[in-house]
Amino acid sequence: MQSWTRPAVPALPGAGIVPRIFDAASQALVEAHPHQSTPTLASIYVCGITPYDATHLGHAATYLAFDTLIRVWMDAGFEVRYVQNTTDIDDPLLERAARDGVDWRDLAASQIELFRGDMEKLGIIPPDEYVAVTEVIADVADAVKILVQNGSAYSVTSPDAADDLYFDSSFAVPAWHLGQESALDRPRMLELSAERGGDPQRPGKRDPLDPLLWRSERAGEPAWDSSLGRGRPGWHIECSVIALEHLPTPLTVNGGGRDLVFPHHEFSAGHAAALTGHPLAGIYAHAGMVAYQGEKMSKSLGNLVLVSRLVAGGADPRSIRLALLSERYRSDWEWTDAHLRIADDRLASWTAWAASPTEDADDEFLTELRERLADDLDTAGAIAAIDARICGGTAASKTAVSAIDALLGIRL
Ligand code: 5CA
Ligand code: ZN
Repeated sequence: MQSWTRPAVPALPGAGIVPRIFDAASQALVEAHPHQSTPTLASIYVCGITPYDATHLGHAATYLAFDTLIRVWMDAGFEVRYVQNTTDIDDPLLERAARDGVDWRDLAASQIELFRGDMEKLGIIPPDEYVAVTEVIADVADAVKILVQNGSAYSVTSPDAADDLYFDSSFAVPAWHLGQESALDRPRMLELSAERGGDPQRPGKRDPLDPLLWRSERAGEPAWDSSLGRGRPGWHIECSVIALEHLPTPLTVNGGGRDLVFPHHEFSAGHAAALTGHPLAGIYAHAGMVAYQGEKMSKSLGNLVLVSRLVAGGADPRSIRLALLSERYRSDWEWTDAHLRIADDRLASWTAWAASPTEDADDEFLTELRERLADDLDTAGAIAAIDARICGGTAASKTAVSAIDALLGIRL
């Protein structure tokens, strides 16, 4: 599928720093360097949108966090390969389309288009491969078939359709066991499974936590022909298959928002390990949840601040970007209107400062910015360092202006 236009990213003098980021599986800050099998290639898969009600500031904050990581990697001299999916077939999308009386395909296409435009306006580096789930249905079916053959998948009967297929959570390989990535206890896993697309109540499963791999065709629902007969994929397997198809494993980073820790990333990793015998990723990284009006910003709650609406209301996309970057990516935080006002003021002050830059080498500034970002993508710290320089009366250099463009994606 078509991605979006890539922003220009200036090259900076000297060598950048390999970042340390927080890994959910080890619950520690770890150096985000590529696996030894591909020492110069940093690979990243980030879970994309389910295309209805795109793009809210929570989505934008998550993609911006990984955009920052990619910029830091590029500065550190790595080649980066980036893949993202879009979940253009899933129950919530079908439910929204039915509610609004529109065709689910039209809803998905319009929201993907909106998302691309929003990402482009925000200057977010596009994935090298942007893959819709509907493009890989046959591949997912083939992968599920392998899981059936190796004993990690099993059938569950249904009164109104052919059998569905589920993943056996007790399937342990050296590369994966249940809980490895999320480190959660079972009661919490059961709660989250029910909240986030699982079906712990369904009879006939070996374990209530076992996730759906393949849903056989139901009357009135979209279905595709495949090696498993007619049906459609479960959620987690789509990301395993797309990542394995386009990236070397273990990925350097598997990323998304924190709401994906369980069950999504846990089982994407489990499916991939059951398919290949290898871990899916070296690092599982998650952005915090952006809230609005006291609750997590979410399509289901409807408390959304949309990027497109802010831009239509006259907001400078650079201010939106700067507002999101002013918070630490890993924290949960709440968007307020003040975020945009503060970012507007900051952008005006930075722009005035950058108007007639000097030719100074400015190594000290570059090192400070690099050190901040290499420290678990501390964009708030980087912004504070720039503010402090301006407040202290230090003139802008061309290097500083380029560094702010290359590393923070703000062109002054
Ligand atoms: N299509 C699946 C992933 S395969 C999905 O979660 N789609 S989504 O549209 O619900 O979310 C897209 C991305 O935005 C995910 O990485 C999700 O974790 C992140 N996200 C969703 N809501 C928020 C929020 N309020 N704050 C931060 N990130 C969020
Ligand atoms: Zn995903």
